[in-house]
Amino acid sequence: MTLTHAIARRPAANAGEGLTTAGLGAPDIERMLAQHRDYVRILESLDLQVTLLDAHEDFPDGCFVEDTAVVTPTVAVITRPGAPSRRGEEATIEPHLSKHRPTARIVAPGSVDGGDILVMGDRVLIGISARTNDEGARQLMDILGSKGMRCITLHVGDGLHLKSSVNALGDDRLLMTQELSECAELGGFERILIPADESYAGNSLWVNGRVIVPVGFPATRKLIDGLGIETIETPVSEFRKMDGGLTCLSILL
Ligand code: CIR
Repeated sequence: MTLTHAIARRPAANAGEGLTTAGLGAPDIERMLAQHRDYVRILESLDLQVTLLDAHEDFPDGCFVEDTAVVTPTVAVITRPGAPSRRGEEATIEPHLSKHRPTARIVAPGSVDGGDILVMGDRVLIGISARTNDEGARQLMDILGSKGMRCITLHVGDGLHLKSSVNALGDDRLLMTQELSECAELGGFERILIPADESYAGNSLWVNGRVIVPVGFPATRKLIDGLGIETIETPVSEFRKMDGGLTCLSILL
């Protein structure tokens, strides 16, 4: 589908108090805000109308809006985030999404993080992870299956989310880390494997035929360029310190 809108939220002053396993130190909030401004500017340059929400100090991880929803052409599913400290973020996003799509909800004891869900045309990859449980996946499959979407579940390995390691390059092609290369569930897709020392670039973001890539991963950029797909580089170092990256910072619709 052609994307026309994005929802993003400015990082909060207490973003350094969010969840992280990265071990890369505390984020520099000024730099984080500057990186976020650049990110939003890039989305706008790709013809997306961006709804930019104010920071919410109750939610230090609140800028990672991707986790609060799963958007398809016909429905927006409001998630129930897997991390208890993040529950409630989704309620702050729902009013903005419901302007664009009918909504449905994941309910307890199900949990789903949007970062585990990759929508590609009428196919949906659902990663089971520490954040997305079997019950959440089942509810999501019920909702999306009733809309004619074909769902494929798979287990997320070591990364935080499915989309930490695999993202779409269009509707049939996946950009993915080496760790996922043997994953049978992904056999039906053309797969572009990222060099082992550039795994973080698995979190690159496809927007209407172009791909936003994190700064510092030249081999991945070259791979994508080699497919004839234009890339745009932007720094996300401060979000990486909080286990985040390019896809996490927006909901695209
Ligand atoms: C968290 O652990 O929930 C946040 N610090 C990072 C979330 C990143 N979101 C994503 O990859 N979709």
